[in-house]
Amino acid sequence: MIGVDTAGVAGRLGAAADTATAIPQLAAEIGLDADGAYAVQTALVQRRLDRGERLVGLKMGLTSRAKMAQVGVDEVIWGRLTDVMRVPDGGTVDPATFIHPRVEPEVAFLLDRLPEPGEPVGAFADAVRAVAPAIELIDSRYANFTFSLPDVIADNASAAAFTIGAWSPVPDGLENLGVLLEIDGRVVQVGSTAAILGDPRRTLDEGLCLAGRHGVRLRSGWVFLAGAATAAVPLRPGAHVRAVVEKLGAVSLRAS
Ligand code: OOG
Ligand code: MG
Repeated sequence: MIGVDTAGVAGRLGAAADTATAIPQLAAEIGLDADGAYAVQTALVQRRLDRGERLVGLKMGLTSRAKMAQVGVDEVIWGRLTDVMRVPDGGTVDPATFIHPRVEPEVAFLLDRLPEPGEPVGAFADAVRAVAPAIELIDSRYANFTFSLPDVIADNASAAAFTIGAWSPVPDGLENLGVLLEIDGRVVQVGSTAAILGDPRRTLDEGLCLAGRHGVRLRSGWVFLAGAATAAVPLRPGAHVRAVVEKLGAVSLRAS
């Protein structure tokens, strides 16, 4: 992969997000592979940090079959979350600030004591202080929400916004909880946390390992999104979105 203009590609993706304007896929044309794409992602997120945003966590992507099938990419990916992406529970987003926003139900972890790089997570309850239901708002910067693996990695795994519900202590089991996504009071997606790598707890080892390969260390106090259990649903103006995870409760957001 010689001669990829990492900063230039990050600039194009950043401008697409800032102006809510889709761009064509680019990885195939410029010969961008997954490692090169994570370098673009780093530069893309650095643009946000340069304008004062703070890193607050990590998101996993494509950890369920439903998600892989929806976008036609079958590898687990990760991206970075910043403070500006966070919308309070019950808060409002303006869909016009996104290109083609979609929402999906997730499980969030509040990170606590993490192992040294290269070490596996010991007890999940040491590594994670609390868990919560969450809604992720994804917005691919590519036309028609269509991309290859390196395209979506470079685009920070479609990260755009997220909402976290109330934190609860880590329950005994997380591997078989019912998940619902409702729009305007109607159930539009039904799933189970079993869809998330068989058990969402596994995504933490995966995240530590995959991000660690690119020199990214997870921090105590960070939010960690385990990935959606169901396919994502388009967010229309005026919609009220609610996600419910059994045992963990509900979280909501509204589109203006
Ligand atoms: C990529 C991001 C996937 C998830 O939870 O699986 C993701 C996309 O679908 O655009 O956030
Ligand atoms: Mg997601």
